[in-house]
Amino acid sequence: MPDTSTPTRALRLGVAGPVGTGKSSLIATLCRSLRDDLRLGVITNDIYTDEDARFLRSEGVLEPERIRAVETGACPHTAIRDDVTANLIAAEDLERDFSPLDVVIIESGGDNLTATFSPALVDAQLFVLDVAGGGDVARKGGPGIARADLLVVNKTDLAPYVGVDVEQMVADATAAREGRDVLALSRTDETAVAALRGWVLGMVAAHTSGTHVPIDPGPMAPHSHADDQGGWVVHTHEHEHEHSHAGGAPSA
Ligand SMILES: Nc1nc2c(ncn2[C@@H]2O[C@H](COP(=O)(O)OP(=O)(O)OP(=O)(O)O)[C@@H](O)[C@H]2O)c(=O)[nH]1
Ligand SMILES: [Mg+2]
Repeated sequence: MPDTSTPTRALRLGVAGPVGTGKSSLIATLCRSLRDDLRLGVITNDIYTDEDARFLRSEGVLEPERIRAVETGACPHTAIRDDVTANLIAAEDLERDFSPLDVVIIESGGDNLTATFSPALVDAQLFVLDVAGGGDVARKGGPGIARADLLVVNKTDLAPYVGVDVEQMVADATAAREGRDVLALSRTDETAVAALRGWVLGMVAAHTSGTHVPIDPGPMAPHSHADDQGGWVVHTHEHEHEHSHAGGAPSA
C-alpha cells in the first residue's frame, strides 16, 4: 500500500491584499521565523518587475534560488485567480528543485479588495490590510476580508500616528468574518509574530494530516472588461468557477 499519510506536495500559502499593506515584509518576517523548522520557497507576483523577489533576496531571508518571481503583465488578480498557470508552474518548479518543501508562500501583487487566490493554486490564504489604509476598511468586507483563512491587520505600530483604534478595527474585522481568525500584526511585535508563526505551523500540520480543506473565499462580483480581440469578457460568477465569456457588448 502506498503511504497516503504524507502529502505529495508542500502547503501552498497565498498572501494577498491591497498595494503596500506589507505583504513582502510579512513574508520576510515569516521566512526568518520559520526557516530553521520548515523547508520554504517563495513566489512573488509583480506586474512589470521582479522587485518583490529582489527585495526578499536582498533581505537574505532564504537562499536566493528559493525565491522566484512571476511577472503578471496584467492586473495581479488575473494570475492568482483567472489563469493560475504561471504560478502553478513556478510552484511545481520550486518543489521539484528543492524537493521536499514544506511550504511555498505565494505573494500576490498588490490589488484591490476583491482579489483572492483560486483554490486551484493555494491551499490556504492570508489577506493583509494595514492600519494606514484606514480603520474603516475592515468593515467594508469583500471576499478576502470576509473569508480568507486568516486576516492580518498589519503595521499596528503606526496606529497612534494615523488615529486608528486597532482593537476596534480587529473587532470590525472579526464581525465581518463571522468569527474567523484575525491577527493584529507589526513586524516589531514579537508576540504577534509568534502568533503568525503558530498559525502557519498549525496550517502545515492540518495540511500534512489531511484535515485542512481548502476553501474558495469567493469570486469577485460580476464584472466585464475588454478582451484582446476588442470584444468583451463577462464574468458572471453565478456559481464558483463558472465564467461565461461572451463577444460583443456586455449584457449585464
Ligand atoms: N511601520 C511599519 N511599516 C511596515 C510594516 N511592514 C511593512 N512596512 C512598510 O510598508 C511598506 C510596504 O511594505 P511591503 O512589504 O513592500 O508591502 P507590499 O504589500 O508587499 O507592497 P506591494 O507588493 O507593492 O503591494 C514598506 O515601506 C515597509 O517597510 C510594519 O509592520 N510596520
Ligand atoms: Mg510586495
